[in-house]
Amino acid sequence: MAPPAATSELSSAPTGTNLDVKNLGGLKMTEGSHAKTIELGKDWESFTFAPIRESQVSRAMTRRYFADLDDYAESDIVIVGAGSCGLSTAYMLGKQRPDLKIAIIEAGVAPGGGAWLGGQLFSAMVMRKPADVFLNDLGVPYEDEGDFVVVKHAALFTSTLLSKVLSFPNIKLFNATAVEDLITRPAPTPTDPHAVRIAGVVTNWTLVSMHHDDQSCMDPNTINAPLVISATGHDGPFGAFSVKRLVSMQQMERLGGMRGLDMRTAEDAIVKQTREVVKGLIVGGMEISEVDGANRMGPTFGAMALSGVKAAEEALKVIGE
Ligand code: 48N
Repeated sequence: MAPPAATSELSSAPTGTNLDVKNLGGLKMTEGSHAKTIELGKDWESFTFAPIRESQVSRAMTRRYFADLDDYAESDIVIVGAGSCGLSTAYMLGKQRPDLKIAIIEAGVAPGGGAWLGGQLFSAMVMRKPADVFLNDLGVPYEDEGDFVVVKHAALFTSTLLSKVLSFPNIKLFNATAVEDLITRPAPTPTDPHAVRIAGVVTNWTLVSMHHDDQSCMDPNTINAPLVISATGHDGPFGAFSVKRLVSMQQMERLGGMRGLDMRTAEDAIVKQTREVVKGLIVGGMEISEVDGANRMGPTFGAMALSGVKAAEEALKVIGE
């Protein structure tokens, strides 16, 4: 028999509102008609959580996950890569177009890519102006150093951006999920009878993707979308995925390859070059440096944010009103 339920004044306010916490010891909250008081710190002996059955937890998770997979199987836009560029793109689109259904596919369990630290494991993050405009819009505080600003911890930028993106009802993040291929449709042109347009992505759980060599029959899943925005970073174990795939499917002759570090030229180039590289595929962030052979910029992130702004603008040109 469950111990006598602790008396508790729990906030019955809808989720997401602030609990009325008076002080840490006595967690006082008020709940509708069942006004009860938990004196946490004093009543631990009689304290108990509401009852649960394991299957309820399992159903609460799986019902939502598979409903989302079903719902986003047809998306308006798929963003590949939830690094600083991909998330900035999603933030701009989520704000401007709440009518669009946007799926973000992120191979890592933890989204954020390379933006959790500022450089060489240092915590502060530098952004050159005018990227401070993006930080102002996001509500991220920074120290102004004249031509650049410094966010005291990169994780403050990335966690704020991530939380804003995840709060949009029309955006769904599928993390720990890798894009393994691109969906294509014939789109011959007068100069290239074999040209294709991109029409979605092929996905698998990342841990499955990593074991295709030692397991068989692990076929993928798919998401159809008229527009894919790829921001998978510069070449690396998972990086530059979409543009490398374009080369291997003969839709791009070869990659220009990211060049050496030159902060002064890299950031302008990457923002300016963010664009639709083949019909239905926009590339931004460090992935575009692999296409045109732009330099890398090292530990400064303004170009990632503004490449995301540019990618969102390019997307709205493609998608239209
Ligand atoms: O942070 P990244 O790697 O990429 P960007 O372009 O958003 O930001 C790049 C930035 O962090 C830098 O590299 C900085 C500015 N340094 C520059 C320099 O010169 O050193 O995020 C890419 C994301 C990651 O989270 C990957 O896990 C993910 O994309 N990803 C994928 N997700 C799904 N499917 C894939 N095939 C895939 N490949 C990568």
